[in-house]
Amino acid sequence: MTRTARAYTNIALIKYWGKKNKQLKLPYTNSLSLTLDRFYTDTKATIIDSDKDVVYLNNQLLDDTQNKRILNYLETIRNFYSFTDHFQIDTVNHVPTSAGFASSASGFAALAAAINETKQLDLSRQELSILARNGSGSASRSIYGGFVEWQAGHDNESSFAVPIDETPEIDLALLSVVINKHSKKISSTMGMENSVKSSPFYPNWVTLVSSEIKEIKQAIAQKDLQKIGEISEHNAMSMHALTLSADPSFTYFAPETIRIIQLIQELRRKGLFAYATIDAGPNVKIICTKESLPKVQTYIEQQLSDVTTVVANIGPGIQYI
Ligand code: 2P0
Repeated sequence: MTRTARAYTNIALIKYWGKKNKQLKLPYTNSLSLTLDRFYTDTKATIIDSDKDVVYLNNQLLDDTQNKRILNYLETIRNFYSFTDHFQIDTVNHVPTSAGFASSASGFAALAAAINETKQLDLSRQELSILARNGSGSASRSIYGGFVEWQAGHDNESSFAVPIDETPEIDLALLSVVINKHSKKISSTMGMENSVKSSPFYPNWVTLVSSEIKEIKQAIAQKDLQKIGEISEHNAMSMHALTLSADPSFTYFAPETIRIIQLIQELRRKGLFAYATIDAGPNVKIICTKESLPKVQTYIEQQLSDVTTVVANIGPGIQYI
């Protein structure tokens, strides 16, 4: 009986922003994330007697334009492991768009694990991370639970994620604040490419990440929550400075994004634990303690009418169910 693979999404505290090799998705820098428990993708791969793959997402058959990225990825996997089988992929996404998280991290991690299971490739978690990275960079980190570091490496074999602490006993939780109305977003693939090409600050980003990775790992080891919050927020703001300083300049921020950043600063002045991190979109994820979270949530909901908030805790790595 072939098992279904389950992968959880992750939030980067030190962001991946820029590829030195687009085809292999090799990043310029290491990145560091926290795997979350609320949002995940379940994927099952079945070998079929056909020369074409078919993909069902949430029980709907995808057409060739919708599943192009998945089909290309399956072709990459066939080339890697020298087999010719085609698959029916059944994938169910428990990462609602309304939760403000991208599904590519959990999606490609679950797909890599599903093929590993069905083809009995017997991949180590390191090999699985490499395979997931070829689907989407951030997917390399969703192989593991808790705090995870993706080591940039220099070729396909050396670029993979490693666990830092899979079951950290640490009082952290995440509040996702989703801005309900916003304009179309620039893909992260395009956004990072423009930043690398034209932001005069890109070389500084590379230097900054290498020192912030060291500092945050030390803070994680010491369970220094404030340091973790401060470094994460600073890293996210620095990533967004790369978009503003690109030529032409662009931003993922909506007016409400700035408003939420200001509210977080107010909350800190009131003595509450709250730090912002923001990905390639307008939504803000607030790093809280379990104690501060309900108060932060109430305050944000009182101050802003058109937002939805979702809570997530620390989650596990790949599972087979
Ligand atoms: C991250 N992001 O570290 C960063 C921070 C968004 C902002 O990884 O081109 O979907 O598939 O490798 O992994 C989103 O980018 O990009 C992302 P590809 P991916 O989480």
